[in-house]
This record gives sequence, C-alpha cells and structure tokens, in this order.
Amino acid sequence: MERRAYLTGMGSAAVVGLAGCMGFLEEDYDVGMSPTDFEPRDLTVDVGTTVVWKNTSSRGHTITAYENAIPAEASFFATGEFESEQAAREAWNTGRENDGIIGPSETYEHTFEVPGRYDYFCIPHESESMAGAIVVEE
Ligand SMILES: [Cu+2]
Repeated sequence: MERRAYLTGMGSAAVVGLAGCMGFLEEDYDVGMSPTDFEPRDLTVDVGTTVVWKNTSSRGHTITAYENAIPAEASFFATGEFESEQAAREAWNTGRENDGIIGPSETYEHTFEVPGRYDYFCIPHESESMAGAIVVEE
C-alpha cells in the first residue's frame, strides 16, 4: 500500500514514464480510480492498445463512453457491454441487475482501434465530474 500512496502523490505523466522504464513499478492496469475520479484522467496510447481500467477505490464505478465524444468510426464502449450511452444510463437509472457497475478491484478493458479522442465518464459520479479521456495516436 505504501507504493500506491507514493505513486498517487506524483503527477500521472511522471508515473507512466517511471513505470515504463523501471520494471518493478509496473502495475497490472493503466487507469485506476479514486472514490470520485479516474487516475490518470487523461491517457495517451498508440492505436491497437488495450487499455485496462481497475477500480482501485472502495466505491462502485462505471466506465461509459460519451457517445458523441468518440471518433465517428469508433465503436461505443461501456462497462456492462451496453450498446449505447442511453442504454447504459437507463440501466443505471432503473436499477437493472446489470447496471454496468464494476466493484472494488474489478477490471474492465477495451481495445482502441481507431485514432482520436475518447471522452468517458462514470454514471453514478458524473455530477462529481468523474470523467476521463483516452487519446489514441497512430
Ligand atoms: Cu464513479
């Protein structure tokens, strides 16, 4: 736990850079989560990269793409495997069994095949500005 506290105390860019060249610091995920935020909020990857999110907090979260803020040719993505942002929101709002929530220590991954910027958010904590972006470069 001491290592995590040390890592989160640094800028996210520094963490990614350090983790890349210092093998012993590498984690099994790319984006972690605090109770109300993604860490880091912004991540840049190469096209074809599989990004792994891990819920490193004690609260449940969703990872839900903003349908109108991803590249036009890209496919929508969301925890719960919903086919649209509206379907994801409805599932959460109506308390369905599959509400898209991932619990503490659970992971979600998505492979980005189309370059561009992907904005996403957490449905239950949208009002607390829990959102992030993946920038996919050629
Ligand atoms: Cu959340």
